[in-house]
Amino acid sequence: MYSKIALSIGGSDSGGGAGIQADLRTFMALKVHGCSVLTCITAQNSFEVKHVEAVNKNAFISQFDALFSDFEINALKTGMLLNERIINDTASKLKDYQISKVIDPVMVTRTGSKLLEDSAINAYKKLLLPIAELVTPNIFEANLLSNLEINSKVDIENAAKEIIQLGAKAVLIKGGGLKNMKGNDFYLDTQGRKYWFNNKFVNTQNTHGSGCTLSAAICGYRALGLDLINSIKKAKLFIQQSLENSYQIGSGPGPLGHYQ
Ligand code: PXL
Repeated sequence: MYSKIALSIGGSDSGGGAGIQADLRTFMALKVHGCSVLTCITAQNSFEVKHVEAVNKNAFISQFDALFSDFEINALKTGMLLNERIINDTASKLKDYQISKVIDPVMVTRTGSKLLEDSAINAYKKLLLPIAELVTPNIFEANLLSNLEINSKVDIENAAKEIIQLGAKAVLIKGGGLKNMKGNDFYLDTQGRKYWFNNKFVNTQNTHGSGCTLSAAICGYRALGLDLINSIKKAKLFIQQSLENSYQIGSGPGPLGHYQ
């Protein structure tokens, strides 16, 4: 039990639904030990982000140094990276670290709050996609990374090809942002393998942190030693069950129930 370690690099959600909090809950549910490198602090509740503040450079870098000098981490994921400086520092800390890296290119919440400065999108393309084992954009993020408009299944497949061209080994585009694509995600990798992962759509308002939870679950299963495709399959099932157990705590969308 707890013989594997996963690392989440991301922001704190004071509401406890998304970000680092969702990732650590996911790792725990998978019986993987979770470590974290905090990028920023968000002050938010279930319906708005009131304040965002980056962790300063020294404190940010020191977290990597502390972890890497002691623990053998089995897999990692990135979440909210906020700005170009944090993306640059993350990339330089990770580029020679040969473990599974899931890049969740967090840019905007489902409720429309921006979680990434505009100037940082190019830094994602240049520095993080080339070191990704998997990148997991939603429709909106896939549009910004590929520069393609996405309104259909075919558009999703074309955007995936563009994102592979940017250097990611594999991409999983989450269809949830399109009306008839909910629960359906498209996978493509550099070997040309393509799959549609079609899961049951769980009809709930309480979806806060579902993107974070999916990428954390994939990372957790990779830490446990499953291959990438099976990690995605199991993570999709984990999300489905966590959405079925989701609950409301404020007036907006509530968090997922990770404990199963
Ligand atoms: O779901 C993306 C996300 C990532 N990280 C933090 C967040 C959110 C969404 O609210 O708050 C800290």
